[in-house]
Amino acid sequence: PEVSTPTSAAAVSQYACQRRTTTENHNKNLTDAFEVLAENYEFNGMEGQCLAFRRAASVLKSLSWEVRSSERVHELPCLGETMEELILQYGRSFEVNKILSDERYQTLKLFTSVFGVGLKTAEKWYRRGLRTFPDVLEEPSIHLNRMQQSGFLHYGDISRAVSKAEAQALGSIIDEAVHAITPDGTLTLTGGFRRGKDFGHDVDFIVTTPERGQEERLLTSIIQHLKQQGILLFSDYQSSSFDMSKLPSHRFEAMDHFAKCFLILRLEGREVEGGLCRAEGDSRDWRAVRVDLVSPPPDRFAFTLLGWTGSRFERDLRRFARLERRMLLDNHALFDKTKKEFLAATTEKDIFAHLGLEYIEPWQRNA
Ligand code: DCP
Ligand code: MG
Repeated sequence: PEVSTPTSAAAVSQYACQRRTTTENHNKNLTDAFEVLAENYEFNGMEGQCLAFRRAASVLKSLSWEVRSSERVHELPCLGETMEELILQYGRSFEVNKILSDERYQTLKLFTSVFGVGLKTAEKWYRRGLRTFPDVLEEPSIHLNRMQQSGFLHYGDISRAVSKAEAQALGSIIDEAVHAITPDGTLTLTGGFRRGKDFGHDVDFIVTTPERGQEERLLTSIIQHLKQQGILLFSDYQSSSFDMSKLPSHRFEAMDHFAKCFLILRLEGREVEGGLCRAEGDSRDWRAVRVDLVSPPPDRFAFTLLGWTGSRFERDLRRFARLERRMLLDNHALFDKTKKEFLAATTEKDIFAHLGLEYIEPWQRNA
């Protein structure tokens, strides 16, 4: 039987992996405000405060009730006094509005919204006095890399949300490519769409082949196939640097070492049930969409799926493993530091079981 979402604040875990968080958010005003505060801390290099606000927002997202009364707020984990005050006195606070109208915040937000532009680059441009896209594009001393050039070229399309129907259409296209290459290959939807989101900023897939050592070839063949179809607008391929003998890595790694590619694909309107998500006045019958593909070896599939399904949930799984179980979890493996051994898993359920956690469905991982 399902464990229902706790109605008592005291029963809420500090770890997102012990909470069930659907896409239904009863505290959206607050979590949006917290996200602005967190992002502003991030832009100012204050990582501790940034994380604190992200964790607090994640707790609020898991609640089945709207936060209003004071008694319940301070019983919640991860919500310190500052946040309690923000919630009780200001709601969408004065401070948030101040940030939203801040020139530095607005500019960094704008620049980092370009595919291939990270915080470091955005700050560099800001320090040089650049404030708009034309400022950047007309500055002769700025050299854009290939990814950033594509980011600007397709900015309108790829900054636009991808719908579930578009994600499905891309799934069919890539599935066909996989099967044209290897009949027993598989394609698995992951990321936000696997968590049941209606819209995403990209579409994430895992591709596998049961033949060991063929995972890189599968990925390069898929890229080749998409190119021949004339729908490959951009591809950044990263070959595998995965080496089981180098695990476990003690350093926190956001990225994994599997072969992967970051793509921009051309999606035709006729492929999409109900049509494309396009800007008003845009009469083209196609749009550009961001797609990520990762290709792990078959015995690493469950770890990759769990990791790429994403959200704060996955971050807290790693933190829970480390702090509560003396285990190291990442997209490659689970290592038990007490037993000094790797724990095998063929499904996500195996991993939850190793961690002594109740299984949580992907659509309950929107932390
Ligand atoms: N991921 C990764 N390495 C990458 C890209 C992604 O490990 N190079 C993983 C981490 C993320 C997950 O994939 O938790 C999904 O990443 P997204 O940024 O696509 O996030 P979502 O799919 O959750 O959100 P969105 O709907 O915005 O795409
Ligand atoms: Mg995604």
